[in-house]
Amino acid sequence: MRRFPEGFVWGAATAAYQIEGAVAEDGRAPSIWDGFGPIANGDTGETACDHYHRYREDLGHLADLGVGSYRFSVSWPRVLPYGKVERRGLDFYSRLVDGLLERGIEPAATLYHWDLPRELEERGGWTDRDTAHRFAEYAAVVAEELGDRVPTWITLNEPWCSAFLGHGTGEHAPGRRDPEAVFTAAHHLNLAHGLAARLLPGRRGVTLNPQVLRGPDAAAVRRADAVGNGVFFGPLLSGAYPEELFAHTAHLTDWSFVRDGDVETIHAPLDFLGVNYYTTTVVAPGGTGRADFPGCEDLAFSAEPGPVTDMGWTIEPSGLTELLLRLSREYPGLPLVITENGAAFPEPVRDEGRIGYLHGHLGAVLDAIEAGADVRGYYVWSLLDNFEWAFGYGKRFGIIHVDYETQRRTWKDSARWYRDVAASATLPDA
Ligand code: IFM
Repeated sequence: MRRFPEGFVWGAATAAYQIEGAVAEDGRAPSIWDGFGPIANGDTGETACDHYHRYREDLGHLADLGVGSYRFSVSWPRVLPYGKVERRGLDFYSRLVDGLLERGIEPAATLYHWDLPRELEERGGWTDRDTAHRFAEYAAVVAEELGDRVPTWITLNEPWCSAFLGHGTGEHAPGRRDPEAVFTAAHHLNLAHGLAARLLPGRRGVTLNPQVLRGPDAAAVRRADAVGNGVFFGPLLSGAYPEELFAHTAHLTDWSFVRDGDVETIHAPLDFLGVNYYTTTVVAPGGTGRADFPGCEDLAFSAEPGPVTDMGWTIEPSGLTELLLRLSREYPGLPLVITENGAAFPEPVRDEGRIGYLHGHLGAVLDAIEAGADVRGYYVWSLLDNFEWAFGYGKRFGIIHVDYETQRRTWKDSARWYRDVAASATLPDA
């Protein structure tokens, strides 16, 4: 048995578009994910887990799990459709927050988990600088409404996905395939964070999904790292974009969208860094690149060998220890929170695979803590099976099973296992 430190936060996480449904209710405007495709099986987020109507039941599950904190995201097009405050949307989150507090669960609110209002995309979306300013306005509205009750705020979730998958590979909405737009969008996402972070009360953070890159060729790893991680680590955590990033992407963009003062704005003080971790990537010289690593056209990317989850992602807990120790070394004094970690495994409800995954990764967190990393908490992804973006409902990340026909929630073995680990703050022997 291994013990977690006193005060370690145990949480569960979700995101608005993946669970809420009710896409056309109470004045919500369309987001870039409404109508976006192709999505596996023609799935849509129209109903999802119907959480918008069933949130009370879901609050009950959170209470029964005994988690100390719940990480949810606010839907921008629900609270600010067409730029106007929608009282009914704000009221939903207000009721959710009150419900959490009544059950002794601390709310942790994410402002942007990928559901950009479609009307902003029509004006250029994240490639338009103005979107960063619109985001700050939205952040101010939500902070005004919930700031008295929400102690923890996350501006953006995984801006890498928004920029690189949304504008590079096109797998995510808005589905663009334009390497220059990747970096324009990344910069405006960074700027949006910086403008909004200053307006938030309480603990402020941003959640990244850093790439854990491995391979025998240090120059190849360094190059992919400058592109995939440096574009966020640099301005957010160090106060400058890395020169290497400019060098590797000079054939794609002149970076003229970065204006004087932007990097200072982006480098806003952070109370913690949110870390989402799922797997590692192997990088080597001699390939033809990948659309999610523009600037690395002569590199090859592959998965590490080994057992995989239902996403095909290699199960590599040591990558999490490596990442936490790297962040601690490079950014000393910045508390870390695992804001997502978990795995997709197919039905049925018995799920030794997921328990094994969580066990391995919680052990990896303990390894990092014991080696000196300041890790304050862990949020399992995810509370419920949900809409897994381009994969639709076929990939099940929940510790609670959702029957999408009946919306019935059923605890998987991993939910009971996680409840017991959280209650005792100890990791049982494997
Ligand atoms: O479901 C997603 C989540 O929205 C963001 N992080 C990764 C998860 C699994 O792919």
